[in-house]
Amino acid sequence: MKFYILTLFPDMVSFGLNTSILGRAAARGLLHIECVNIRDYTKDKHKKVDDYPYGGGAGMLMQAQPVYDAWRSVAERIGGRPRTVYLTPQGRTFDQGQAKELALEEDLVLLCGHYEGIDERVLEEIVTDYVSIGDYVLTGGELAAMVVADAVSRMVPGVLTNDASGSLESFEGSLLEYPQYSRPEEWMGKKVPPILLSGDHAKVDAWRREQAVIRTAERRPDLLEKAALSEAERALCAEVLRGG
Ligand code: 6GU
Repeated sequence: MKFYILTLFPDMVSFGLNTSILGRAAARGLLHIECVNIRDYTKDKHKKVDDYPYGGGAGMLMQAQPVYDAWRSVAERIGGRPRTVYLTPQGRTFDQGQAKELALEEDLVLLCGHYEGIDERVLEEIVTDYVSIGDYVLTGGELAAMVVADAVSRMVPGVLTNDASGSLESFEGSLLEYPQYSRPEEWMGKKVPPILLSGDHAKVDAWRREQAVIRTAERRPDLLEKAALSEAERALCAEVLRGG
């Protein structure tokens, strides 16, 4: 899968996304993560990419021309109009379902805004999806683009070398993950739950499932609506929510 990140701060994004798991996936040829510097496409002799908003108001806006030409350079190379996500607090809130859906694309453009935003006319021309990463405001779209690129990348087949881990983790089946323990067996007087040392895989699985249900009820009861739970698990949730 190929990502094209249109940004005024390519170094910020490149360093972040070419490290660890995503860096290894790129080296293995599973991902291509390319930053396109919007400033390289300005036709202004001082390399300016922003200007005052018509009608007045605070701050500066990114101008249409450099954004459009940066996007076109990508579109021409891939020979079509790519899915183009604009990261903005005015977008739909990103979630695991959208991460999976975007991972089906061969090419994905992520457009990062700065200043007070981007001239509406170029957004109308190129953007297919408006995406926010939550209800708070960032100084620019770069961190949001990195969040989206990371979450989408790990859904690309082969990126996670432990094949099962992509689907077993948090939010699959709308439950949080169960608690986990490694060596030593006792740390600061706290013992690993004995069932995990029993070697009985069926019992371990049942315990983990129960822990996931309890944890979700305690920490994210809003997720329980969507979770597929047995009658006994529903009863367990009710008990946790009563403070049991
Ligand atoms: Cl996508 N961009 C900015 N600038 N702020 C945000 C955001 C995006 N999502 C949440 N806050």
